[in-house]
Amino acid sequence: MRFKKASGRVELAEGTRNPAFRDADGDEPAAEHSAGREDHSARTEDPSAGREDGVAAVVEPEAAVAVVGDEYSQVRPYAGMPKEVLLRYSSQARYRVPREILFWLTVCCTLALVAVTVTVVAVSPRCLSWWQASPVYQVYPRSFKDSDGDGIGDLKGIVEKLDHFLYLNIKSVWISPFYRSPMRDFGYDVEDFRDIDPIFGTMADFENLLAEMHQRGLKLIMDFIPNHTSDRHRWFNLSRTRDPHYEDYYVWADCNSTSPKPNNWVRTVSVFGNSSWTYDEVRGQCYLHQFLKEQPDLNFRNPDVRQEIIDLIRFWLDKGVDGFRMDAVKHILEAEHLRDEPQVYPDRPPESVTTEWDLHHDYTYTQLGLHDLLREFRAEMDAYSREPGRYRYRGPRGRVAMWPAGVPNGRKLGVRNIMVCVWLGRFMVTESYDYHEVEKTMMYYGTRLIKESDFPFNFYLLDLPHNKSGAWAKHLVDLWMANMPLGKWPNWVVGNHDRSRIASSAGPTYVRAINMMLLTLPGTPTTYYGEEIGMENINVTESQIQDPAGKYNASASRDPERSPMQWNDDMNAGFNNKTNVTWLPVHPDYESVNVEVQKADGGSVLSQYRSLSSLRQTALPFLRGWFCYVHADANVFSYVRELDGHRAAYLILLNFGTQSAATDLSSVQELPDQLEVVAATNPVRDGNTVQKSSILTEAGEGLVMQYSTYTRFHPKHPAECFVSEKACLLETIGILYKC
Ligand SMILES: [Ca+2]
Ligand SMILES: [Ca+2]
Repeated sequence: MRFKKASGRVELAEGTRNPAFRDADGDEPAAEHSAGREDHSARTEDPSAGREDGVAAVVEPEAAVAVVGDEYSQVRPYAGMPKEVLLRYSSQARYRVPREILFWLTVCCTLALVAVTVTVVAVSPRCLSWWQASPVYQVYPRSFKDSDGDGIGDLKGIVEKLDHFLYLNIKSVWISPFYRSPMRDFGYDVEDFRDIDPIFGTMADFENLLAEMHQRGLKLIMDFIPNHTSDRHRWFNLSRTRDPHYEDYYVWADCNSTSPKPNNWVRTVSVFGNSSWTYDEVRGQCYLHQFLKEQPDLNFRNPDVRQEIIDLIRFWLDKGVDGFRMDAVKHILEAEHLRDEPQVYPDRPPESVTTEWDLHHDYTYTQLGLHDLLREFRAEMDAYSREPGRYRYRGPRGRVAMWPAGVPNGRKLGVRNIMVCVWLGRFMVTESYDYHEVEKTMMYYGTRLIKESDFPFNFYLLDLPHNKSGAWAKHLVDLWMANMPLGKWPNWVVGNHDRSRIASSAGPTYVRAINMMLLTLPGTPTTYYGEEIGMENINVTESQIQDPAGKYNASASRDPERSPMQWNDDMNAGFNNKTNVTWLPVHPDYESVNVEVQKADGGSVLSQYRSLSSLRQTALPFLRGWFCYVHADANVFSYVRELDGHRAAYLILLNFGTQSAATDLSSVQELPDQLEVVAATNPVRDGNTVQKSSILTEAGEGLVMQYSTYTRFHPKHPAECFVSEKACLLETIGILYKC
């Protein structure tokens, strides 16, 4: 060995004298390299240059190249070897070729990876948001759970029952208002939007509720009431005393206690007399109120009011809430000219106008500018969510939560067949009743380019009980599906705090079939508390009436659908287990209709709700697939849920009529002759096989049937089918793609 290592340097001595040098790469004489060596010589004229120790460089270029001569052919490269020698080695074919192969392999792999990533992103359908993946559950806080024994539900009570949502596979919870309020309209008359009413708890209780919900992966949707405040709100007191800043915060018009009102505007006469105007003695003018006289309308023509509302939205976003349900949005703006609204019966005298039904509300509902306002709210929510560090949803144990967009039924949840989405956007739903003007409702979806609400509430199914037939059910469903803008996401409501419970209005016979429809239609179902166990209205005597609307007109009372939640068969149905007080009576059927009893019964309404909710979340066709009408008649409504590329498809058949029926679907060629019942309102039919030529159902009975085929129904029936976004499944590798 001729190498000597000294003072961290490599010394080559004898190699300089080796005349037998040949380029290892080509056996060329060393002369070929003489030109190159001239350069080296030039660079090393002053061998000591750059050396701190002043010692002359011991590696001469001539020496370096000589090392690779035959004499040193056994020497292998190692770290620390002089650069020149290394370069000689590296130019040898046996080193160069593998190196170049590795280099180009790396380049090709990187390009392929980028191409695959771009392709996957390009062909993947959009992630489902949390409000699409889960049903929305409405909590009416007065009635859900009372934690302190005062007879009224509260925020701590909700915390006690959070596991109920998980049991139902529900992630999205809308809680009706719990702001500080004089409770003239049980929270929809807000005295302070930034405070919690003591009846429900404190701000600390709210923050704890939100933290507990997020800890469990639950989302909280706040109720938000932009149209009006309570007449006890600080703004109203400042406005009626003509504080310069607040003078125009509400809609004021000249009038006095004896002269005619500013115009003929009328709303909800049963509650507050025959005018939407009330004279205020402090200010000496009338103020507008589209609801109770204790709920003065805000003046959204005033930019300061708009800013106040945006500040309130930001206040609650700061707290971490996940979405808003915007109350009574069509009432937000009024025409500034204050003209009389046209009478429905123009020939009648003006005095005959006493109810809202006597007028065309051309100047008080859905005014120009309303959607701009809502889009402003929406943009604010989205902009806020995008601010760095603003919105970070954390799931259990601090992990960023991931939402499965659906996995094929019966399979384990695995990486291969899961679409993982981390979606951090806020949710907005609007409430507006425009029954006969569906196009007005659809405008709340926004446009293709401008987002408004994620969906406006769809109340058509509230009318299901008015005509018990399959054809009527299809008609109501189609009212939405046929009018919804392309690519939007449907939703379904069968009950809320303002409307009779569906189990009472339709009858308990139909509860299971209605829940089955709710959970198998495309889009987001909304479940009002108690619907999952089939709770019914209570009877409220005149002395028990709590609802202000009911105090004016008992038939308009909304108390019957607001009775305490029935948790078990203990005192007060478990709603208040501390004292024998409840703000409204508990339904007498609570001993048999309650959560605890139904949990123990695999065939109960609750168990059925739970399994259907689970099916909806795990079977891809329900979240991602086509929805196609198959059949509708006097009794039966039937539809298919299917997904291209996915072998499993589902036929749902619901008997909303009053008689049993034998439905013959043999003309539907896409269906196999035999179908397997995977969910039935009558549990004894679970797992049965039915023939498509004669599917028997009793009144109120529903079946979810699964079948296996790649022959799809929708290609030949495009007029009967809807899908929010086309997606196909590559079943072999479990990947969804746009198609
Ligand atoms: Ca309480
Ligand atoms: Ca208004």
